[in-house]
Amino acid sequence: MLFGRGKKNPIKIASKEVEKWVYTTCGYCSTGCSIEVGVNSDGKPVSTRGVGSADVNRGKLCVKGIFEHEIFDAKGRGEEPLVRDSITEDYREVSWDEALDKAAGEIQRIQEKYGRDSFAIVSTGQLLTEEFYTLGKLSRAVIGTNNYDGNTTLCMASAVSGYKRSFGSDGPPGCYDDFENTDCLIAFGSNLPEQHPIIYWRMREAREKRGFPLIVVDPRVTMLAQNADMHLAITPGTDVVLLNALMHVILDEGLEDRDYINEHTNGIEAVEKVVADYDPVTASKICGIDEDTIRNVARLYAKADAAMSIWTMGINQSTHGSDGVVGINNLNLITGNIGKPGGTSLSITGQCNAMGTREWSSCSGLPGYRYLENPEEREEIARFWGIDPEFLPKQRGLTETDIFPAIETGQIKGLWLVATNPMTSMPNTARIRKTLEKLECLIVQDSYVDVETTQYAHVYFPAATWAEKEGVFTNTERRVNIVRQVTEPHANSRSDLWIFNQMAKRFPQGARVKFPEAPSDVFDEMAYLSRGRLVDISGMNHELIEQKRGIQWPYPASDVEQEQGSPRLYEKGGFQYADGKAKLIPLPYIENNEVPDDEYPFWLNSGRVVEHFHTRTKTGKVGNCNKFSPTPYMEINPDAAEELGIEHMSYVRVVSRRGDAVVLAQLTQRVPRNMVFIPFHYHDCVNRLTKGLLDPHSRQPAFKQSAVRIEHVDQEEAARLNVEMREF
Ligand SMILES: Nc1nc2c(c(=O)[nH]1)N[C@H]1C(S)=C(S)[C@@H](COP(=O)(O)OP(=O)(O)OC[C@H]3O[C@@H](n4cnc5c(=O)[nH]c(N)nc54)[C@H](O)[C@@H]3O)O[C@H]1N2
Ligand SMILES: Nc1nc2c(c(=O)[nH]1)N[C@H]1C(S)=C(S)[C@@H](COP(=O)(O)OP(=O)(O)OC[C@H]3O[C@@H](n4cnc5c(=O)[nH]c(N)nc54)[C@H](O)[C@@H]3O)O[C@H]1N2
Ligand code: SF4
Ligand SMILES: [Mo]
Repeated sequence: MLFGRGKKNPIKIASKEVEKWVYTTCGYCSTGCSIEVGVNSDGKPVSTRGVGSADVNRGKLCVKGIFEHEIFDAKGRGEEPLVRDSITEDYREVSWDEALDKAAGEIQRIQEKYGRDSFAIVSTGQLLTEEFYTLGKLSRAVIGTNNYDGNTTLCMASAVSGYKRSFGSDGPPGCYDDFENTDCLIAFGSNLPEQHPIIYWRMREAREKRGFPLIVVDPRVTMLAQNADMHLAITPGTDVVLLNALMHVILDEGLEDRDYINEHTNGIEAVEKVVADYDPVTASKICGIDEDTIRNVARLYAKADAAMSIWTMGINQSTHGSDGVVGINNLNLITGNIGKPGGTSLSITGQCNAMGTREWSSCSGLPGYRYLENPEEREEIARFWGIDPEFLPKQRGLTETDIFPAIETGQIKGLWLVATNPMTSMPNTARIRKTLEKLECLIVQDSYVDVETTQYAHVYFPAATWAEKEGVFTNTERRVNIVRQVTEPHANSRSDLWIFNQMAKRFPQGARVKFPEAPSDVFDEMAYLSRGRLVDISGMNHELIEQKRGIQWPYPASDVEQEQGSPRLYEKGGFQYADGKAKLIPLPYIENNEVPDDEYPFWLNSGRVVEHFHTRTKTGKVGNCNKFSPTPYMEINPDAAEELGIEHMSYVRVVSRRGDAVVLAQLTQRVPRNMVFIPFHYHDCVNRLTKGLLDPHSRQPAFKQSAVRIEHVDQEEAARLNVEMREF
């Protein structure tokens, strides 16, 4: 290993020698919990606690938040900028100026030789919104590449695409308070207790008070499914069929809300025509849910005064991801469940600031949900930034999942990775490794130098992380929360905002465009650009956001007298299409997955566990998180294991058409007999196996559906390998 991961961090008890508590927002998931970090007399973060006065978490935190103060000086943090001319050489530690000059020089060299779009930029959902906006300005107005995207293509792209198709714009219409008002909740492919523990706690409290039915659609018996009234163990990738069947029953039995449909939607006829083919009997043969259950759920949902749907990666990460989202929106539109308390279609977001990047990063468009395809919006932003509108592309470029194949074919020659780790998080990582090796220049900007991608990079920028910086995140319910700086950036690392600003100075076009240095000034620029938009934040500023413990957008300047922002969108219709109506879209289903067969008889499902975050660059070093799952493992059904002669906690090799991975077998009834589940947190593990077929609308990979077989391995050799992986 290039940088040696050293010894595992010990398990620590949080120190009580706190001198002051600093208010900030958790940097892991999109729940958006308010946190106070305790700092001792030397200015060192030593403890963390939840903030009682914050509406989101009301004093609670999950295991990741509770130990978040440990990430600042964790092993493997980047300390100095590094450069080298070829990936076979060792890195040299250099000054910031030298590293920035080299990076900017290489970008310009590649663009001059091969054209502007031959240099690609891939970012993340984990920067501060001010940083996203600045990177967007740098990429669009200064560097001028159209091949600029984020890891949100692995995460929220299907939700974004589905919201745009149904409502004419991205923007989740609901909020956590909807749990307090709903009479029926369906959760599609979302495991709240592990992935959004505090949203789960809010939901459970509401359910304990009012006892509404909870229906969970997930092929696994997740922790959420165990607490549900009904668990629909769906055949992987077939949610669209179930949704069509639910609508079939509702329309067939006249349970729809005709007034709402007439007043607020277009397209019911086309939907009626298609769902007519999805009677519960036919549908049950495809989606594996019996006809009576389909009928019961449809009636329960349609007859509830207010019914809501939530979903996460079980829907988004599928070849029918965008259609799944549109299907959920269809269901809510025909039952009149959008924009009313307890009646909504709420995508549960992933990363801490996946919303901020959607709103302001310009990855798929221009700031404030503007479109590159719209000439007025292009013109407006170009004028504001002080550039020629012709400099901006007229349509969106490649997504992350299309950028890597474009490196393979030689169309892209250089890449800048900002806060994302595709060597672990992209499907079919053997292919990703080859593409990274092919690049003339790879720049990696990450808070950790031991992230796998640095092995293929020419320039490494050590970035400050989370509360070493200042700015805002937007959470799942459109709440803008403030991240206050708790401690200085580690060693010689710098904030991502500072790095972007320094890069801008090194391009000829950079001199024409203004790049404010203070995060609050960047925020004010975004607030100005948001006036009159759906995502109106013009009434907000950093101080007010902190004072109110977060504010939900829209919050126009005219609302500043109001106590709070807007909990819901589309309360009186007013969808973002020109006529103000939402679109009902027919969704014929086509089977297009890699499905199990005789040679690869198991579905491979993948996802997360509560104690780890993503590729473990953070939680792998926190003893109190890593101790729960230090080792790559898979869930396998005991009956399937018995048939194959596999014992509990023995090592096995999982093989797909792409590659293999060695994991510990955990025998559990959580998965059906024809499925295994592997958390994706471990390097060189599940994504060596995944196929990642893409959704045609969102280009999001179907991480949850691949086919594998299981083989026996030498236990001693596997154990040796495993110890190496554990010493993160
Ligand atoms: N602890 C922790 N929390 C996190 C994260 C983390 O890494 N760790 N990451 C954050 C991020 S970025 C994200 S995107 C979210 C993800 O949050 P979730 O989506 O809730 O988590 P996953 O485990 O990826 O997937 C959820 C479920 O989808 C199910 N599923 C698989 N195939 C299908 C299918 O065909 N249909 C249906 N209906 N369900 C299916 C899986 O069985 C799994 O239980 O979590 C966020 N929160
Ligand atoms: N098989 C499978 N694969 C999946 C998924 C799945 O369910 N199954 N889920 C997908 C999903 S939903 C997601 S969101 C992706 C996530 O995939 P990635 O984005 O690749 O995962 P992370 O580990 O979060 O990578 C973020 C990187 O940014 C660094 N970082 C953290 N904070 C900062 C900062 O402030 N500045 C800078 N510059 N760097 C920082 C971290 O050290 C880390 O290396 O994975 C996807 N991959
Ligand atoms: S639920 Fe999410 S935001 Fe809240 S403490 Fe846990 S990881 Fe942080
Ligand atoms: Mo995600």
